[in-house]
Amino acid sequence: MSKLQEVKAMVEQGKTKLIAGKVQEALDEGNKAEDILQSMIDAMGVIGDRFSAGEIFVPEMLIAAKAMSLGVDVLKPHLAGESTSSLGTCVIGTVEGDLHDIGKNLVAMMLEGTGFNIVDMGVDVSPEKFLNAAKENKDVKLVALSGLLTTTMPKMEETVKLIKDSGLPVKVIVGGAPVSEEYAAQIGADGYAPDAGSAAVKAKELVNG
Ligand code: B1M
Repeated sequence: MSKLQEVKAMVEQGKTKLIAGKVQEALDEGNKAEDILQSMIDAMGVIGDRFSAGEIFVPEMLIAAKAMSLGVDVLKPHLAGESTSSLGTCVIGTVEGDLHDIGKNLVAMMLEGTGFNIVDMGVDVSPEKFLNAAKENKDVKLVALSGLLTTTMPKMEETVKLIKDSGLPVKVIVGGAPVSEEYAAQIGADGYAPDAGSAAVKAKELVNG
């Protein structure tokens, strides 16, 4: 088994005590941080499929997510570049009713590396909380909404509407597995990105006009 396969298997099995060491071994062996990350994302895909098939339940999903987060911590310095330019502040969070945060955390990491000052609101963030954070923090240029559940997509729409109706001069970017470019346009978001790397590129584009 290659190191990347071992990393993937450890996330699937929720090996929270061993994953950091295995990710470090994969790095030391010369694997690219992006490839190691992809192996962990693939593992979460497997976990999702097993959950859908009724083979595993919420506790197993949770432990796999914990393992992935610990693995990402090791990768962090290798993934996000150190930017010296400042693009302003980005308020980021997962929409109300949704507790998934791995994708959101990856996006926050990439945005920070690209030059944004990050205000991370966490998960289950109401539209009002997003708006208040956009108003109360200094130099907010971007609000970034993550959503993984189809059931909470209407909350994403509500949040975009509230921010746009407020007239604040901020751009809104959205993403997450059930979100598409078409949906983003339909709910009035300024931008959409399918993954964390492209979110950083799109975000920079949006705030630079
Ligand atoms: Co949940 N879950 N989960 N879950 N979970 C999914 C999302 C699901 C697809 C699994 C499945 O059924 N196959 C399904 C959603 C179905 C749907 O709505 N279409 C699901 C469900 C049903 C649920 C519960 C309802 C289960 C239950 O209780 N019966 C429940 C809901 C709880 C809630 O939120 N209220 C639930 C709970 C959980 C856990 C808490 C146990 C755990 C999350 C722990 C955590 O995040 N800390 C969990 C997990 C781990 C998953 C899966 C297995 C993995 C998610 C993940 O982290 N992926 C997931 C299945 C799957 O994704 N295949 C599943 C890795 C991550 C890197 O990808 O977050 O997609 P992702 O982020 C990507 C892109 O989407 C994008 O960039 C990232 C990659 O670079 N992206 C953005 C994300 N945000 C972005 C924002 C942007 C731009 C891009 O701009 C701002």
